[in-house]
Amino acid sequence: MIRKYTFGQPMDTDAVVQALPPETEPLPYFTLTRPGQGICLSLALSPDEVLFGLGESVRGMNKRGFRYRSWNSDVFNHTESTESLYASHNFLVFFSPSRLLGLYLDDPGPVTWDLGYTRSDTAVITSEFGDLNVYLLEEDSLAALARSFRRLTGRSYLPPRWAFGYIQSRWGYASEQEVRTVVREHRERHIPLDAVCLDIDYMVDFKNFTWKPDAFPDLPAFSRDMKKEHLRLVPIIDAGIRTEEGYAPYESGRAGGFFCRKEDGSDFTAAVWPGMCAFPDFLREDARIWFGDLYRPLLEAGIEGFWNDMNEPALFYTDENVQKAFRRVREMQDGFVDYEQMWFLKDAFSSIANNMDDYRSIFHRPDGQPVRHDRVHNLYGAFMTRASADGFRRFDPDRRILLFSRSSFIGAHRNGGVWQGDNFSWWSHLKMALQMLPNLNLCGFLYTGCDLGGFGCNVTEDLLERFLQLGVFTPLMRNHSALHTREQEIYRFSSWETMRDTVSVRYALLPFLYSEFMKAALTDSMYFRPLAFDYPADSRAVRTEDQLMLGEGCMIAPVLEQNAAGRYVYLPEDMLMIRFRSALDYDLVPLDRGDRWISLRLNEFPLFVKKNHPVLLCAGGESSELLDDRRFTAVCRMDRDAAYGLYRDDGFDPRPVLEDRLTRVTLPADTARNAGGVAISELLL
Ligand code: MIG
Repeated sequence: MIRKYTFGQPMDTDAVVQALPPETEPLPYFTLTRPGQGICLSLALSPDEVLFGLGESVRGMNKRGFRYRSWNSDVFNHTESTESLYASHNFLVFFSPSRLLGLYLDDPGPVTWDLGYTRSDTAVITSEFGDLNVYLLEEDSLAALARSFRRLTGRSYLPPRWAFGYIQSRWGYASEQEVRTVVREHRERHIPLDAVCLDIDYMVDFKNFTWKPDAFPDLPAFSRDMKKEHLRLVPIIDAGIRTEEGYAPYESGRAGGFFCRKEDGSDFTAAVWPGMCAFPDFLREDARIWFGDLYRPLLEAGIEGFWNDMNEPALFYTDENVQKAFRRVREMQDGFVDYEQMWFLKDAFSSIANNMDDYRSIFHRPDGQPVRHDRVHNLYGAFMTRASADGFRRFDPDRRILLFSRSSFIGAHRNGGVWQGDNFSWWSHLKMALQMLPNLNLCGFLYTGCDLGGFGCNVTEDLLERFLQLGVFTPLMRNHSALHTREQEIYRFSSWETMRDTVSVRYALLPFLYSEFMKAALTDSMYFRPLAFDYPADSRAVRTEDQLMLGEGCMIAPVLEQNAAGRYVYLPEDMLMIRFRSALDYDLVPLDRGDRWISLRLNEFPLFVKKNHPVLLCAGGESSELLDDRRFTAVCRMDRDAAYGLYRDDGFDPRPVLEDRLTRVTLPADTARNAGGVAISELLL
């Protein structure tokens, strides 16, 4: 059951697809107060209550015990103390033996989630502007609650199948030659690869929708060549449009009046990578259509995937703010006396980027009427995603295009995926990535993953290896790193062969993982779940923070610590462990429920599978297009007939019908003949 409560005058955020009439009764369960113009909801938490949700945010799967703030931010260098990341996903589930409740705030402005932070026994949720719709969801299980929320907000985005291949990326690739070298280094070593990302250096002066004529003399031919090698190019697009006379996107945007304004009606400008930029008013439909059509030359050049960046939006500085900082410094210079002023001096410059005064000076005009940006800040990235996705659909309605964004809001999960932003080459960020996955899924973002190896800082070989072992299972499997960091392509490392073998497991599992993903998307379920969803009555499982359920019957438990030779895994029921070393080299170990120490050398990683759930492995290959998805080895621990419905399609159909695409596989109970009840069966489907 879903109930809707309206406060103030909410705007249409495009988050919800189900039109519900607002309730006339007051909101139950919560204590409602109105601080200033805001709305504040409080709820007492029982000691055994756990909280899931908030999508992209730091800390555990269970969000209890910290304060989060929905305010999309460019936070390179985030840690467990960071209250706001790149996205705002205002959905939270309260779960205890006596309560199961979903709370969704459809609010485009800042929202604070004090979840047992100020008082450990109380959740206090504050909408700062108080114009919002609140939805209460009540169902009889966590899985049903997740499904009901997805019905409310719409089906998750479907990427093309090739987007499940391994993607290599690095900030700094600057020419066709360089990209060809990266490709060659992979292919020569038989490291599977499906795509290479082009970061901002492919553009002329970082101008969107341009490419450097010397470095990329014939992009259509380059893209064609890559496709012959079963590879695709995935260029980046930033939010800002450089304000340069004669630059077509700027000229057409200005002529159409499509940019965000200041209060006086002039275009708002701020510097980002291209220098001074104007910012498309994605909240306006005409601006979205204009922007979505700008992708056309790239699509016509054969590009089939994009990543959208800097769309919080990130602002390096505005002229006004820089001048203010200089004024402050000049004023201080004469009277500079003590250390206290040193802090003011530092602050004068460190507060220049992503400054609140700047955000407050931006205006949108969704329906002709000006709306101040800070009231709707969290929509910006989502509406950029919407503009792009709609543009792709206009260009080719019959083909899925890859799209993942840095910033997002619930609703954007229908139009694209997200990557988890600028993580670091830290073991703690490996764990954070794992913990973020199920909450992103709960909020509808199924196509997601982190920068494998870590974006900032220098990776070590073992950390990259362990990141890849998580990445084998994440829908977006991308190795990405920042300019000036240690080179992070697999082939740079002496142990590249073990890393290649790890990636080969992804390719052996790709048809199966794709099937699990598509089934999750098409049935409004989750691909990754906290263990609580499958074992709600098992208090150990409910509190497990370093393992995830995957698809219908699997569980992952990656090694998250340096120098570990294994780890403890909690098995809520009897399972089969597949301990992988490569696509062809793995152990099948039946394990009974309880805590188990699993020995895992650096080149080994496990997948756990419930009984009677077959896992299908193909022979692998170097691109998703080269896999034989008819011949499989099914492995299964079984004590009765085991069945699986394998989803297969052409990888591009944007409107697939689940039932038409399923091939039913049955392993009769007597397939397993050995003592542990483990079956290995060759299938031709
Ligand atoms: O200010 O395009 O998160 O993935 O490599 C940095 C350069 C801008 C931030 C993205 C990152 C990308 C980088 N971008």
